[in-house]
Amino acid sequence: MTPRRLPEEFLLGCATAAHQVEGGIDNDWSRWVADHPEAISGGGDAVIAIDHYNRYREDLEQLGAMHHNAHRFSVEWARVEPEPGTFDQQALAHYADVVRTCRRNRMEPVVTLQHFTLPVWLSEAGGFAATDAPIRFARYAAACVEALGDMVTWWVTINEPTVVAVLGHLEGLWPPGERSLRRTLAALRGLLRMHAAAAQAITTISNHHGRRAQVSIAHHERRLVPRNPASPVDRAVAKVPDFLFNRWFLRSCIEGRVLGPVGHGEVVPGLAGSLTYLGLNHYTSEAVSLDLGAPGMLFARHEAVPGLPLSSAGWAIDAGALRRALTDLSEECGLPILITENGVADDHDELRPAYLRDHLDAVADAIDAGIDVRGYLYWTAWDNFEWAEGYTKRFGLFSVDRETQERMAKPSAALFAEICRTREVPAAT
Ligand code: IFM
Repeated sequence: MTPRRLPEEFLLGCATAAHQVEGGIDNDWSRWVADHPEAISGGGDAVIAIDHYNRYREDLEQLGAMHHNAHRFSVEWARVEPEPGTFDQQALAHYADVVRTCRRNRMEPVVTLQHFTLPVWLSEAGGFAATDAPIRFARYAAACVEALGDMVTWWVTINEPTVVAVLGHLEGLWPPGERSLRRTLAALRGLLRMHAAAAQAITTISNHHGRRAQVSIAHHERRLVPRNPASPVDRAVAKVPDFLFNRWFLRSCIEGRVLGPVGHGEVVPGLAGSLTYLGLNHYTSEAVSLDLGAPGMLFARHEAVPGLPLSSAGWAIDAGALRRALTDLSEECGLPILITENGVADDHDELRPAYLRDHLDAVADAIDAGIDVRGYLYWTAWDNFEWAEGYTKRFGLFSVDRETQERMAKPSAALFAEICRTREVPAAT
């Protein structure tokens, strides 16, 4: 097997999110963790996280030195707008400097506006379902684009809208800790309107800056396959959650309407055409079978696809699923794709080298088949605060000593640096 070459202009780098790395943030998540320490495996919090807010210059220099030519990060809404309508110019100046630091280190910035967290004032007012959430989000987006938009082309409005709705409102594992189908559907409708409003703000203000913005959500695709493909019951049980989780948001964006079963086809202003590319977060696939005891989960039991190796998070490692996702999503959406996240939780960096090779090989296959894939951002640069999993799941290319905050490159960091330098993916395993 010979190495595969990635295009010269292909974006290669890492993705991060403010709450997971920065420290010093007061938002719905920090309040939730303070009130529910038992909800976090290992009891960690993100009060200091990995102190990236103070260390971003050295951190980004290190990634640039490892030949990354792109970097995804998120702006923290609660920092930028600590009170409704009051924008903190120092916080905006900080993020403008993060963008400049990316550029100085030859990395294309990919900027996310909402990555799971909300300012406390909005979560207390109803969160995603609050009537004024779309207008508030558009104003915050406008403030960010005013501050950064002359230096940024790639925007992500909302990270994994279906994940945040399901984990916070249906499964109750994340703030606000609800278990209600009605609230989940309301959150999903709100997220769709928030995305549409922010996309309009980004496009309009970027045009004033003379930049043609690229706008998307970061869509989490976790293909749900029947556990027993020969069983009509498993097939039927997999179909509905697969549509809701993997297609409903995207198709609604493409059609410009709140599709059923979440809505009744209502047109949302600014939604049609709001995606200029597709941001894809892809990790794994899941097997689904009938579970009569799980009405809240639409009678579906979810588990790792039998026979595949598992990551330390218990997720099946399935590079073929990424290959299929790229093919299907490109056909269905007709948009260029940027892989905004792909990665593996791996305690000892034993699985990661093969994971990287196999997943980048799948990307190279897709490009060879004519699919317009613009880049690949590994999740994530540094081991960090993994939401309800605390610090127990390690996705990073670097480990971090949380006493001294020292960053230590794992062997896979060097492998990824070599791929970034040569644009060649070593032969898959
Ligand atoms: O850490 C998360 C990230 O915030 C969103 N996508 C999945 C990652 C791994 O669980």
